[in-house]
Amino acid sequence: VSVATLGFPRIGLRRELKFALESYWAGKSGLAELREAAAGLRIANWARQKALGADILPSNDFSLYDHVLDTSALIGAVPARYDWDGETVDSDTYFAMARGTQGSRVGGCRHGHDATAQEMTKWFDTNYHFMVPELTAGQRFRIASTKIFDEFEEAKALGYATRPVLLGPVSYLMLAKGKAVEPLALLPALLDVYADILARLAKAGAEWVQIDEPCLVLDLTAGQRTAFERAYARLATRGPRLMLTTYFGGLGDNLDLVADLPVHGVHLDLVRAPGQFEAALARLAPHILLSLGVIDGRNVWRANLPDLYWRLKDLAAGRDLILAPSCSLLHVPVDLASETALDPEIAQWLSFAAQKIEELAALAKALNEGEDASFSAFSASRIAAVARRTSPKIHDPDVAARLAALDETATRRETPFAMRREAQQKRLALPAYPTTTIGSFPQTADVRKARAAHIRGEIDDAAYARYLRTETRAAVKWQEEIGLDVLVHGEFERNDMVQYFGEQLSGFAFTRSGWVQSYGSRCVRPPILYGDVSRPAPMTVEWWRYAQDQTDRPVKGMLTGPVTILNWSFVRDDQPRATSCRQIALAIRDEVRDLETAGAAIIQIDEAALREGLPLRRGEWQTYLDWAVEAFRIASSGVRDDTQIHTHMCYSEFNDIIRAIGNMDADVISIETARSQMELLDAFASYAYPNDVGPGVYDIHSPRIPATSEMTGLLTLAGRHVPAAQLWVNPDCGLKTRKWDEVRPALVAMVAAAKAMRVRAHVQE
Ligand code: THG
Ligand code: ZN
Repeated sequence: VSVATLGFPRIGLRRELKFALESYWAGKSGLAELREAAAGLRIANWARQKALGADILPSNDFSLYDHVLDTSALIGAVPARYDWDGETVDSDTYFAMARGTQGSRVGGCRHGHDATAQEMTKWFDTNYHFMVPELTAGQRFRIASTKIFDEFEEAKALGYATRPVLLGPVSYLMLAKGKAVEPLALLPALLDVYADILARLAKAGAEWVQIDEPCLVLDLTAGQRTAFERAYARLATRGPRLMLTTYFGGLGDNLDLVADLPVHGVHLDLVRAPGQFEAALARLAPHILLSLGVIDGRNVWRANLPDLYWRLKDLAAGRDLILAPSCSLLHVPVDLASETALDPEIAQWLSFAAQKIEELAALAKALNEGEDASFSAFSASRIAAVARRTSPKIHDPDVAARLAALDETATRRETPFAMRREAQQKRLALPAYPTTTIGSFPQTADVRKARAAHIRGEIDDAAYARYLRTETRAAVKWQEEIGLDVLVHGEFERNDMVQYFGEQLSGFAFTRSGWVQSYGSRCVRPPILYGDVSRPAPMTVEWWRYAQDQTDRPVKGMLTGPVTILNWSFVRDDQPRATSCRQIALAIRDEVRDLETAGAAIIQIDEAALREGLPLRRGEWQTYLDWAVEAFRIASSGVRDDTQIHTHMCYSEFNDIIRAIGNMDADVISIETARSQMELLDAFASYAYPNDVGPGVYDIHSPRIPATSEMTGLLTLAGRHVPAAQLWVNPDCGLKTRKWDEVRPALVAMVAAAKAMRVRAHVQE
């Protein structure tokens, strides 16, 4: 029995990669320094993993930005707009694909014109984003980056015989977007270059390659299955042995397909899908080397090693095994040892990337040499498991009682939307095409500096609060001046829309340096949901009150919804997600009511992550949507008719979930539509969505300032899908990543667009 890792966090213990990248992009350091920092991280990661007990080390799991983008570079899939010379993908082209070449956003760029970045989207059901490959008809592939070979050689020179990680050809194509081509039609051409890559790795001395095909855990069409058969018939027979690596779910009905592929090894995710173990054992040929993903690569809980040992013992006696995390460790923080401020009782229950490798090593040792060989690791693991299960910190009888008493009346508003709408209109007296923003205003360098200084203790609570009040007051006054109808306080006091609430709710722990890569250099620190959730005190009321005191116009109360808090946290594995979600919903419901009591006429509950929480298999969608929508309704329905509930959702594609969106019954929903030219509203039109909608009228992801005419154009288009009386006017998303110089003129133009629409409507009457 040996131990493998499928990938280690790249960002570094202290986010070294983030700082190296941002310094390079800002032109403050050169490419040589960036490369040196990156090599330092790789070298440290190999040494670390080896020291912790991993036998099989990965290479090419490192990335300067994203591993899917690396794959595009490897096979030379560079869209025409980057003016690539067709030779090797250098760092300018690579970062242009990652970040675009607009204005000041890219340092050291040789491109003479603007090229937008490749689209970014969620990696399966994680909070990691990858760069979507763009392929065209007649796409050519060739080896255009030597990264995978270089990193193999780099490790070899250090004495490590690594197992290179390569995203498999079928998953790559399934994740790609084709322009005038069905990506899978490009498989034969892609296989030519994959065969070359594998041959070159074999020549360099690679005995095995970890070929990642996470799409094998999805529902597959006949065409996709055939693609897998073709691909591995071609790739598995020559070159290095292939460890076909699947994760984020079970093979399910794809087990037969996988069992018949001529690969030498298969990795199974036994954390997400423990039930597939027996079926896979029975179906996979005995000569297949099994890699068992028994330690959770997606969550932070310490494993119960004795339990795992007893499950694996007999099997290990009969065949050669690899033990591994369920997936790459990219999705968990690096090292628990840095969390010196965590409650030691809770810390004892946790395991980050480094600890997970130690757990695997202890397990493998016991399987190889007998249980006593890992006696101390096993006892510590058992003690921690018992301590966690029985800790009073986890169970709160009040929360349990409240959940049990919850009845159906807590999940719906008292009256239907049409009647609420009248009551709200009477209270708010808003004009047609009411204008608002999504909630956050720029998190400027000053705001972040003040927060950091406050955390370091350099400015005291009072001084920090004074600073935040000044910012808030200025933002409110400015919104009033430019004539927005519904204002926001700006969220200057918040670090992150989930972390901020996690820090204030009981049942959540938060880390000092538990960073996880979200995209490129950007990271998040997911809160750790360990126990029953309650809200010791109001979380947002004071900031809302302060803002409302500055103006006669309505200021929205701003909250993050229960589903989004759940989806962006590390959650309990000892109860269903639905139960955790209901608990959070009750806490948010209390906050909503407190805001209402304080006088808020409008309360927004963002569910940015509702859609991305959809299970990977269609068959599980409805169950998820049922409890997710119910949680939103619990959070939002405790208010009077004349209190208006808003929600906001990022991303697009509402077609397949529009019914669920309708069932949420928010009075107003704001969504991202500007980039799709309002096409997204089709779903709202065909469903005859009854409540109000704020289709985003400008794309906040770009620094570009839109003209008023563009926005009236979009609003006119919107009016073809949704009756004008239902329309609100707002940007696509929050403005925290923008600069004030971009936000000011854009919002002035947006207000002018709404006014123009009102005049037109008036003239038509
Ligand atoms: N919060 C959380 N998850 C998210 C988002 C979020 N996932 C999806 C999307 N939004 C990802 N987008 C971002 C955007 C910016 C940053 C992170 C994710 C970001 N992070 C800071 C950084 O890396 O410097 C750190 C922020 C902090 O201090 O906490 O800028 O909004 N949970
Ligand atoms: Zn958004």
